[in-house]
Amino acid sequence: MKKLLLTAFEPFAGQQINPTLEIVKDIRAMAFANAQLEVLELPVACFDAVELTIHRMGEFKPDIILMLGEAGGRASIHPERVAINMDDFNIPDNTGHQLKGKPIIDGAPVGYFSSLPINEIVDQLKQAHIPAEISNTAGLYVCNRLFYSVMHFIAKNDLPTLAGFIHVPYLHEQTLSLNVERHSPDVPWLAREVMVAGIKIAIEVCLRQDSRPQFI
Ligand code: PCA
Repeated sequence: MKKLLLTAFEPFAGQQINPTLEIVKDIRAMAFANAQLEVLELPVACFDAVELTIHRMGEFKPDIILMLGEAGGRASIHPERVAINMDDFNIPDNTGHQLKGKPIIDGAPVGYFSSLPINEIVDQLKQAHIPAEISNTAGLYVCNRLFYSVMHFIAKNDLPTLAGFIHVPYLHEQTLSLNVERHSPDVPWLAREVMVAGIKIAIEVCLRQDSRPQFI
């Protein structure tokens, strides 16, 4: 029996929706063979998001952590390759903090690679006709901060936990107001069912994975 912790974020940047919260509503109701799944909904708060996740890791002791976040403007499901040790927020988080141009953890490594099977996830998504690509930057906002902090916690404590981050595009309804505000009819989005199917596949691939990818 493997334990998987799945995290999602609340809406931010003036939006009413965060697709990751919608995705986990559906995923929560699914059964995965030989797996115990726990969902953690997080505030877009630079300090609390990390603290809540690390606290939950201590209680639940997951074998796998899959963190989800919205990356508005992207057109595909994006497993992230790397978390970097830098905060540089373009906008404040939901608690008003705007961390600018400073390492997340002083003296810690520059970056960590995802230990999830990101190539296999992208292959399987493509086979299911779901748009997917590896992303080489998780940004420098709350998602990267969470991703980096979790990877650092795992490394520092020498945990066997596999962990990584997946960014997803907007849902259609989120783009309607943006199309007006930005005078652009082209903000990309994916349907909820497609994102749910995609994250389900990603979870199944992660559950089949027995060890870290070779290069880590
Ligand atoms: N996306 C933001 C933070 C919360 C979310 O869903 C990010 O990419 O940093």
